[in-house]
Amino acid sequence: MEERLIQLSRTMSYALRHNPQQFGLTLDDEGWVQVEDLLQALRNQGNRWRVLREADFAAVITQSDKQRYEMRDGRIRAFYGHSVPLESSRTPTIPPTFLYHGTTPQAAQTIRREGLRPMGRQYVHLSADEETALQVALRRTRQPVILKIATEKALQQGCNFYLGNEMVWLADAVPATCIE
Ligand code: HQG
Repeated sequence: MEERLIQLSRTMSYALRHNPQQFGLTLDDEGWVQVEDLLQALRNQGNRWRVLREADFAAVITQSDKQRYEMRDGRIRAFYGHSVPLESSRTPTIPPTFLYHGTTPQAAQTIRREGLRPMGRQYVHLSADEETALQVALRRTRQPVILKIATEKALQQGCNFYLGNEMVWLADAVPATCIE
């Protein structure tokens, strides 16, 4: 993906996951905003996005290696990753038997003791397979640790799971006893 689109994706992430108010945007209950409103908000940021078009969002979505955003019926939202709370709570969904979490050796030590916590986000983020978890971990460390989550055990202890996109699952705090 070309540099300009990478930068655009970062800015979209900031606006749609973390700081919509700074752009004068209000996310609806499920995180949607009007495409037109996001376009105007980014165009108003200054020269960089002055000639932004809807097709640029579409290019970010089709060319990205990750399914971060969803755009339809004139609206756009982030699938996952929010630090701002959304009004409508997600529907708990039965996950696959195992999910994975890629992290650093240091964090893994704490996680094995106290479990996974959402930290700066609304939910803990889990990966559907080990390869994806590896990529997540490689963002932060050259010595990735992949934790395996036994989801049935977690469900029994009251931890809920929610669908993010196909590769990303969301969860409440995951107890340490469910982490292998
Ligand atoms: C760690 C990216 C100490 C956790 C990725 C992680 C993902 C703990 C960090 C998505 C802990 C939080 C989310 C505990 C968790 N003690 N550390 N008890 N519990 N941690 O970025 O999962 O490119 O908020 O291991 O690919 O790394 O943005 O979460 O290292 O899908 O689309 O605290 O973001 O996708 O970091 O990544 P993050 P994450 P995008």
